[in-house]
Amino acid sequence: MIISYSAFAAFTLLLCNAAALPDSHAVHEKREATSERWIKRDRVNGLTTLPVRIGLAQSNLDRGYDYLLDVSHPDSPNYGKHWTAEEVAKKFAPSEESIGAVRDWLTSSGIDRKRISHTTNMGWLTFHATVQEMENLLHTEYYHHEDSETGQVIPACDLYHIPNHITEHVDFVTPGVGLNVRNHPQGGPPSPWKRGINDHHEPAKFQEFPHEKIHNNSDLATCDIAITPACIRALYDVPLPTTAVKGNTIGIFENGNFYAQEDLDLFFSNFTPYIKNGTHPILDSIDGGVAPVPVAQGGGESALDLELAYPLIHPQQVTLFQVDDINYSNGSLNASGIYNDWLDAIDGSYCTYSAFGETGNDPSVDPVYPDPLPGGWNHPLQCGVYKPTNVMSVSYSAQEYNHPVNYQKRMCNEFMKLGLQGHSIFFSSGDTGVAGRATDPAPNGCLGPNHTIFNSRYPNSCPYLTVVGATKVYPGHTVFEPESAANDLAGAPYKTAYSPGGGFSNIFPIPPWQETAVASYFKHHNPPYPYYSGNEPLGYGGGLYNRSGRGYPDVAANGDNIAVYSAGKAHLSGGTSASTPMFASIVNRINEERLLRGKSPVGFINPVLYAHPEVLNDIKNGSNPGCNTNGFTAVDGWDPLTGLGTPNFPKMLELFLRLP
Ligand SMILES: *[C@@H]1O[C@H](CO)[C@@H](O)[C@H](O)[C@H]1NC(C)=O
Ligand SMILES: *[C@@H]1O[C@H](CO)[C@@H](O)[C@H](O)[C@H]1NC(C)=O
Ligand SMILES: *[C@@H]1O[C@H](CO)[C@@H](O)[C@H](O)[C@H]1NC(C)=O
Ligand SMILES: *[C@@H]1O[C@H](CO)[C@@H](O)[C@H](O)[C@H]1NC(C)=O
Ligand SMILES: *[C@@H]1O[C@H](CO)[C@@H](O)[C@H](O)[C@H]1NC(C)=O
Ligand SMILES: *[C@@H]1O[C@H](CO)[C@@H](O)[C@H](O)[C@H]1NC(C)=O
Ligand SMILES: *[C@@H]1O[C@H](CO)[C@@H](O)[C@H](O)[C@H]1NC(C)=O
Ligand SMILES: CC(=O)N[C@H]1CO[C@H](CO)[C@@H](O)[C@@H]1O
Repeated sequence: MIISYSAFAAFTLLLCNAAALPDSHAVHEKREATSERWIKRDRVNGLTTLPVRIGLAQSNLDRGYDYLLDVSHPDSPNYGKHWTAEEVAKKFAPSEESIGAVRDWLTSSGIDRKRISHTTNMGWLTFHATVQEMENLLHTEYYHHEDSETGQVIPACDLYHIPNHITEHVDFVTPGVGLNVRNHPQGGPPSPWKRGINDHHEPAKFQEFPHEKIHNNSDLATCDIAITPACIRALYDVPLPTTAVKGNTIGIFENGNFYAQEDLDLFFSNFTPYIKNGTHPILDSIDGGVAPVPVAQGGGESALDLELAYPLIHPQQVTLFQVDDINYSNGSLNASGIYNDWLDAIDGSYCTYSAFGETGNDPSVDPVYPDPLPGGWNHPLQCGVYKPTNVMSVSYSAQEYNHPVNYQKRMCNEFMKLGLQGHSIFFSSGDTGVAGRATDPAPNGCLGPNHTIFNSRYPNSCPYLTVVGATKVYPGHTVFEPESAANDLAGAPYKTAYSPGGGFSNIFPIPPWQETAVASYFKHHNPPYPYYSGNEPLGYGGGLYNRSGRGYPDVAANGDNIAVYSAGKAHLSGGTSASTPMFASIVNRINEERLLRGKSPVGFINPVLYAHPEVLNDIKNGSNPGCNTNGFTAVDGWDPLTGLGTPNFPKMLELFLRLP
């Protein structure tokens, strides 16, 4: 079941303009706010036929933690026994009880059983009915609603009712209260969930530098000036890889940013001569995603991600998930959703999956395909055309407040399902400390009327992701000393100030594997700020962060002064954009060793890491300022800027090889 509408029950008689409502019924959905865009017109003729879909409540959605712990907690006898896609679909499909109860309700209300079909993905009952039948069934009235921008007219009601005993089995009914824009957004007004160019991806932090200075890749003396592959191997004690088990490629996500082969070749020849020129990722182009591009257009994010992964994993390969056609991915069409198309492409069932009142992509957030514009992906949305890789790394993120809550919950649930199937998914924690991106929504990137409240990030507040913060080797320090949290002032060395994103979700509660770590952080290192918690509203009592929320990041790795080539030039780059593919690559190496021994990939790694923080280097120095505060502070144990710490490869490997 989704949201409880019982709170509305008392108002039913006032709101309901339909025939007398029996006590046995309650409001199931009511439109929260009507956009000015939609004009309510006349009543729909009772004899009009509607295609009706009843979304059935998914089973067991609230048991994700338990299922995931069962296959990923180090003490579980089922560790590593991941589920197949079919097992996942079956476990979360609506129960026979739900299907039966809803079907009985329909037939007893006069919808003949023979008219009702059950869709193959098990989530829906569908049938055709007249408006009159639906009005009787749902105790409602349907009106034409006109989209003032496009002239499109759709039937919808303001609210509808269903019997109390059915409530828990029904997610939602369409046509119902929804007024979604179903057509192509081109020509329409800006979507409320807009994105600009590079809205999600982290760096845009580049500083040109003389590559002669760090050109000797075996010299660790200059790792405080520029981080080379040799510095990374020394920091985390990672030997050069030698093997490549078939299929053990690392997945890298890109959207609106494109690599150039020339940049990879320049990098290989300067830093890793053992990797041949021309070495390139396997392209999984999603909905028209294109790569590579000519060197002049070589993108910094793609260069950084690939140039960090290759030295750690080669001869293992990279699978590049290049998402969305040019107009969507470069932001010239306003759709802020950048992850759903990727998830659809690697799991076809997600295309039509209903949960939390959302089904499939949300046309008010996500790109709409076919895209008939010149150069657009003029084909249907790609569903299930690629396989997810064992490890996937995403150096993009936005803020929770930018996206509908149910949209985020549905996506988070998908990350849980991928974890159950043995995939490890890494997201960067963001580069703006406890704040959101500048100007989003306030100039300082903070929430609340006074712009003081910390702005937690999306989608990395989802507890089923492994979120990566960032560290730095400060001037005068070596790779053999402990690192500190990265914290750069504006202009030094990048244009904008940078420190790792970290904090507490306003949507997702603290997951069980994190409870002890977060409680210990609050007990021993209580941050000096007021907070809100439980059901208290945002900013209650002057609170700056949600004490009940999932804390992030989970881990960290180096993310500053990274030597890269992009657009044909040597640069220093940084950000959690860098630490994320670095950490993910190290996990790909651990998978390689497990696969060589006939074991499963590690899958969702958080329960193991929280149970064994000793396999990470705890980071105890630094802070992540924002919202006119010094942010949080790196301390003994977990903290909301470097998580549990950076990888100690030999210790991590030893631990994961010991597990079944
Ligand atoms: C996208 O949003 C921008 C800025 O709000 C606006 O100027 C532009 O017209 C919108 N484009 C489309 C295709 O809706
Ligand atoms: C690179 O640096 C190492 C360590 O400082 C040094 O031994 C070696 O001679 C240098 N190699 C070159 C080609 O400069
Ligand atoms: C590899 O490509 C780079 C960039 O084009 C070039 O500078 C370098 O000489 C090439 N190396 C080899 C061995 O061909
Ligand atoms: C996006 O790409 C299209 C096609 O190349 C181009 O016409 C448009 O100007 C680009 N928009 C932006 C904002 O870069
Ligand atoms: C915002 O600042 C004003 C003036 O200092 C103060 O009175 C008010 O309580 C603050 N509001 C919040 C929500 O903190
Ligand atoms: C704070 O977190 C809790 C637990 O996830 C959540 O239920 C609550 O809604 C959050 N509060 C706010 C104001 O977002
Ligand atoms: C602690 O971090 C600061 C920067 O935040 C750095 O200047 C200092 O050298 C670090 N101290 C140690 C002991 O690493
Ligand atoms: C709206 C928009 O940006 N349209 C562009 C889509 O891409 C083609 C070429 O790939 C451009 O010509 C359009 O201007």
